[in-house]
Amino acid sequence: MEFNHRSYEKGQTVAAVATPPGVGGIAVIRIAGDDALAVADQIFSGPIHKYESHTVHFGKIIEGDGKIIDEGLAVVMKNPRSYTGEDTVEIHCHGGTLITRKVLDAALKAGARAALPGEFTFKAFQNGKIDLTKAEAVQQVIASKSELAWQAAENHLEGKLYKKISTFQKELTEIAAILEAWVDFPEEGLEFASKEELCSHLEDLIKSMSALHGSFHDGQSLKSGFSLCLIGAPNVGKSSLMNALCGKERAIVTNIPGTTRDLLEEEVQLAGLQFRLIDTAGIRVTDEVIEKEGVRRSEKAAQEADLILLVYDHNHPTHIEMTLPEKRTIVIWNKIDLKEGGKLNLPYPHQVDVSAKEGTGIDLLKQEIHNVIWQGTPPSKEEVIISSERHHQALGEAIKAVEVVHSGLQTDISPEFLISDIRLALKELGTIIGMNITEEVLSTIFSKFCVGK
Ligand SMILES: Nc1nc2c(ncn2[C@@H]2O[C@H](COP(=O)(O)OP(=O)(O)OP(=O)(O)O)[C@@H](O)[C@H]2O)c(=O)[nH]1
Ligand SMILES: [Mg+2]
Repeated sequence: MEFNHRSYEKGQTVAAVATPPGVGGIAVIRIAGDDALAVADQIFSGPIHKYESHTVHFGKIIEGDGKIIDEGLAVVMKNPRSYTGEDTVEIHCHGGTLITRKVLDAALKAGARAALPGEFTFKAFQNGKIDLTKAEAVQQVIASKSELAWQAAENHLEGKLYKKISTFQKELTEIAAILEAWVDFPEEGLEFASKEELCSHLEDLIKSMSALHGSFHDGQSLKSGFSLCLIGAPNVGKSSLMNALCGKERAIVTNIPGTTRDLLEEEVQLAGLQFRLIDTAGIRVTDEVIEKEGVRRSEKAAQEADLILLVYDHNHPTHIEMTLPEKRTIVIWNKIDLKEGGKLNLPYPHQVDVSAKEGTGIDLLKQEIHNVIWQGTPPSKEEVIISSERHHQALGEAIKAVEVVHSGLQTDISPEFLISDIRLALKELGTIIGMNITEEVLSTIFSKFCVGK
C-alpha cells in the first residue's frame, strides 16, 4: 500500500509526548522515523544506534549543549519491528510538565519534527503494519468509556472487521470472475454456476452485508453512550433515584415539591454501558416562571432521551399528562418501602418496584435498563459492530451496488454491466480497509487522533 499524504511524509522523523498532559510518575516521549536513532543518540547518554532492537537502557537525557535534563530509560525498537514499522525510540523521563517539554524540545532541536495528531498510527498504516480499520480502532479503544464500547473497538483492533470486509470482497471477486468467463465465452453460458446459484449466493452476501450495516445504530450508541432521563411529578423521588444510580449525592433531595428546577446531568456506567443520566424538574401545571421553564425543559429532555425512567410515588400515585414512547420507557414505582399505596393502570410494559431511599430494586432496574436497550438480545462479545459514519456509508453504497447486480442477473442484463456494479461494490468496500482512499479522507480520520498516538 503506497499512500502519500500532504502533511505526513513517509520516513520523516517525528517526535511527540505520548503520555497525557499534566504531572505524572513518568512521561514518554516517542521518536519515530528514518533518523530516530540518530536523533535519540544526541539526547541520550548511551549509544542508541548500537543497541539491539527491543532493549531498554538507563541513562542521562541531555540537551544540545550537553546539559543534563533528567535521567531515564530509552526503549529502542528498530524497523520493521515497531508500532510504526520505522525506527522508534521511546524516552521515559520523570513526568513533570517542564521536564517533558524540555525532552521533547531536545528531540526537536536534534532534528525531529513535531508529530501531527495520529502521525504514529498513520505511519503504521502507511507502512502496511495495520489496515485502516485497525488504525481507526486504535483511537476508539482509547476513547471507549464502557466495557461494551471497548469490546466493539477491540474486535476491530483484532482485525475482525478487516476479515469480514475481506470475505465480502473475496466472494464478490469470485462472482465477477464467473461473470467474466461468461462474457468471454457467452455460447457456453454460465458454466461454473447456474444463474439460480449465483442469485442465491448474492442474496446471502446481501444478508451478511446488511447485518453488518444494521449494527451501526448499536455501534453509535455504544460509542457515544445513551441518554437516560428521569421524569415524573414533583416529589416522587427522581433526584433520590438519580443519586442511587450515581452512587453519590449528586442532586439535592428535599421533601418540598419542586426542589429540582433545572436539568442535572451525570455520566454513569450501568450494566457495562455508558449513560448520561438526566434529572429533571417535576412535571406539574404551574404559573411560576422558573418552574414553568423547568417543566418545559423536562418534557423536551424526555422526548430526546434514548431511555426514560417515568417515576411514580407508589405511596401517592398521581397521573401526569404525558405520552411517552412505550419501547423506551420504564415505569418506576418508587417508595415501595412505604407499605401503603397502589399502582395506576399504565400502558407501559416495563415496570419496576424500587425504593430509592433504601436501595431496593436498583439491581433489578439496572437489569431492566439493559433489557430495554437491547430488546432482549445484547450484541455478543464476538459480534462485529460498526460505529463509524464512514464505514456505514461505504457499506450502504456497496450493498446498493450488489442489489443492482442481483436484480440485473434476474432480468438478464448484460454481464458487462453486472461486472461494473461489482467493481463499484468492491471499490466501496476497499475504502473501509483503506484502499484507494483520498488524502482528504485520511486527513480527516487521523486528525481526530491525539498527538503522540
Ligand atoms: N420513603 C421513601 N421516601 C423517598 C424515597 N425516595 C425519595 N423519597 C423522599 O421523597 C422526597 C422527594 O424526593 P426527591 O428525590 O427530592 O424527589 P423529586 O422527584 O426529585 O422531587 P422534585 O425535584 O421536587 O420534582 C424526599 O423527602 C425523599 O427523601 C423512597 O424510596 N422511600
Ligand atoms: Mg428533584
